[in-house]
Amino acid sequence: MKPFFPGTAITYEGPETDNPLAYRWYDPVREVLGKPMADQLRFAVCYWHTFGWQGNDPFGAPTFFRPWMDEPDPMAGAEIKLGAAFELFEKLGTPFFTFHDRDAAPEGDTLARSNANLDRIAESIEGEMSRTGVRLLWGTANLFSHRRYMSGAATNPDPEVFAYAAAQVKHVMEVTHRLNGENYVLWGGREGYETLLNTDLAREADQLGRFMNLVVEHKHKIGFAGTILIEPKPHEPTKHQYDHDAAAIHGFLRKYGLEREIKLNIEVNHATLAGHSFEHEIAYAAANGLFGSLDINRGDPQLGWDTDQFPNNAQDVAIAMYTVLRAGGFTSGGLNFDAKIRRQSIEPDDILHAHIGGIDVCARALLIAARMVEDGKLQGLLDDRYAGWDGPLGQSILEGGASLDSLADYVLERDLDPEPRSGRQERLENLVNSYL
Ligand code: XUL
Ligand code: CO
Repeated sequence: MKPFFPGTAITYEGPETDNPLAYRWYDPVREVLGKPMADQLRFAVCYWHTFGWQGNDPFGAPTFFRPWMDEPDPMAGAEIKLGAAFELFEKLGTPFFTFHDRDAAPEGDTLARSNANLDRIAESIEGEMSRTGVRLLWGTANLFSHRRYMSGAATNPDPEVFAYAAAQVKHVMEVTHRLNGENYVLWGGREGYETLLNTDLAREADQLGRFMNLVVEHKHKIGFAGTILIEPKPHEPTKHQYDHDAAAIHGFLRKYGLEREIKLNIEVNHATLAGHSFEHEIAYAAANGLFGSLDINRGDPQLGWDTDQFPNNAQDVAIAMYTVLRAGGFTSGGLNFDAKIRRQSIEPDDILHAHIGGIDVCARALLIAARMVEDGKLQGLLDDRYAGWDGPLGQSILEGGASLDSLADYVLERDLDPEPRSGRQERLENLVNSYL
C-alpha cells in the first residue's frame, strides 16, 4: 500500500533541532524517575478523531478527504484506514492505540453483521499489532452515534435499547480481551437528559448501576484482566450527563457497590467543562483510589464546548503530570490523545505535527514534574503545612479518640487561640515557575 503520511519515522533530535518533524523532548529511552520516558507516558493515538472524523461541523460539510473515506466498500475502507493507522503509530513510535468498535469497522444492518465486521477487522488489527509491537490501551463501544441511542443506552426508557447496548459492550469487551487491551472504557455518551419533563432520574441511575454491574460480571466471566474505566463529562451531547465529574462517579460507584471494580479515565477538556482543573480531577481520583488513565487534549478558554485540541502548554500539563507522579504514575493507564486537528488542517502531515507537538509537550511536562518530585520542595512545604495532624492532637482526632467534650476541654484548659499561618500561594507559584 502507498504510504499515507510523508517521510520516515519521527526520532528524537533534542531541543536545538529546527526539524519540525522531529521530537525535541520525547526521548523514549531516557530514564525519568527510574523508568524510560516511554513507560512513564504510555502514549496512545486514538482512532476516532485521527482517522474517523471528516472535518465536518454543525455549519459545514467534510473538509478531509482520505483514501479510506471514498472507498465504496466500507470493509475495504476499514482495511485501508487500518493500514494508515498503523503507519502513523509506527512513524510516531507511540506504543498504544485506542478505538471504538464503529471507528474500526463499519456498522452492519444487524448486530450480528456489525459483530462479524468487527471480528474480521480485529483479525487484521491482530496482524498489525504483532508486526509492529503496538499495543491496545483500551477499546470501547460507541453507544451514542446511532439514532437508537438518542435517549441513552443503559439509561434509555426502553429496556430493548439497554439489551442492545449490553450486547454491543459484550462483543467489544471480548474483542478488547482478544487484543490484550490493558483497559476497557465506558464513556456515557448519551447517559443523561435534556428535560426532567420526560426523565425519571432515579430509574435511570438504577439502570446505569445494573449495566455497570453486568459489565463487571462479564469481565470476570471471560477472564479479562484489564481495568474497567468510566470517563466523566458534565454535558455535551446531553444537557446533564450523569457521569458529571470524578466526584459524581465516585458517589455512583459507591451506591452500586462498584468502587473496587471501576476506575476513571479523566479527560482535560471534560474536566474544564465541569468547571474543574484537570489536576483537580486527577487528584480527586487518586485520593479515592480511582485513578486509571487520561485522555489528553485541551479546550479553548473562550469557547464553552469540547474543542478537543492537542495539548500545547507544558506548564499546564506539568502540574497534571506532577499530580500523576504523586499518585504513583500509570499502571494500566496511559496518555491517550483524544484530540483532533482543526478543520482547516487538511493535509496528512498536519496529523503528524499535531501528535509531535502533543507528545513533546507531555514529555517536557514530565521532565519538569520529575524535577518537582526529585527535589521535594513542594512536598516538603505541603508536609509542613499539615504537620500538626501527625502530632498527638491530630492523631487522636483522626483515630477516633476524641469527642466534642474532650476537644472542648483541650481548648479551655490551655486557653487555646490558634495562630493563623499563611497559605503561601504566591511563594508556591513562584517555586513552580522556577522549574519551567
Ligand atoms: C467524547 C470522548 C470520547 C471518549 C470515548 O467527548 O471523550 O471520545 O473518550 O468514547
Ligand atoms: Co475522551
